[in-house]
Amino acid sequence: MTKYLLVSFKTCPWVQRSAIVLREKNIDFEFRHIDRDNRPDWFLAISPHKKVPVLRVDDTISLFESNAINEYLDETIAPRLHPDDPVARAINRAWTDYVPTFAEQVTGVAYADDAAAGQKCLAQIPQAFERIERALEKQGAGPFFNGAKYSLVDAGYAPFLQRYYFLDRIMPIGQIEKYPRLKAWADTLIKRPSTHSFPAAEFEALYRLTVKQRKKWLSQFIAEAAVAAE
Ligand SMILES: N[C@@H](CCC(=O)N[C@@H](CS)C(=O)NCC(=O)O)C(=O)O
Repeated sequence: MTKYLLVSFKTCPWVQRSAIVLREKNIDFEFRHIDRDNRPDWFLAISPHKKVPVLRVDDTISLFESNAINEYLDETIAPRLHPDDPVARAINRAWTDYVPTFAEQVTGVAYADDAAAGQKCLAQIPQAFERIERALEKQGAGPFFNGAKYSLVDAGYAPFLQRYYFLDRIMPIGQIEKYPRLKAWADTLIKRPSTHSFPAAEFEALYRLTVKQRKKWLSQFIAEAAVAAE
């Protein structure tokens, strides 16, 4: 039986998208969380960009970049999450390629240095949401990106939609309600067990703590008391 080790920082959304695919495929894997500020030598030796995720296969192969890892998992382990139709597959890959831009536009406020930069980030959210709303309109019925069948696109967006809600609860943003298909999609993904690497409330508390400790503009909106209680 193939052995899988997924190397992670606990709150990394890119790791989460690969963990989701492993869970969707019902694969047993070791989930090993390392410290971002103290990355062990064994990890530095197997991660060319020194980033997580790394998927170690059978103690011999080290794969990196969440999208490449997910494509590999989809090629090697059933059930196939990519659509069979090549056009549909190309469209899926195109929307997965949009994830880094989406992530930056939707969660960039968490890294803003001051109010002006924060407002600029928040102002970018409607463009990202509008693009996905239009894509979902073209895709059809839902509840998933391709309709009835879960795909790599769902796995790609779920961590960032989850973080939008975390941010919206730190500082009311109030955007997703304006995009009904996107909201329905996000809510479906958030309810799906595979989205979650940790119990939901525990993970949101950890996310808030990470944002607080980052000492950026958004940190001030997380009360000390709330962090202490979490
Ligand atoms: N494009 C990469 C992004 C991975 C990434 O940015 N990982 C972050 C943690 S969430 C990281 O390891 N950062 C450490 C660093 O930049 O040194 C992927 O999809 O795997």
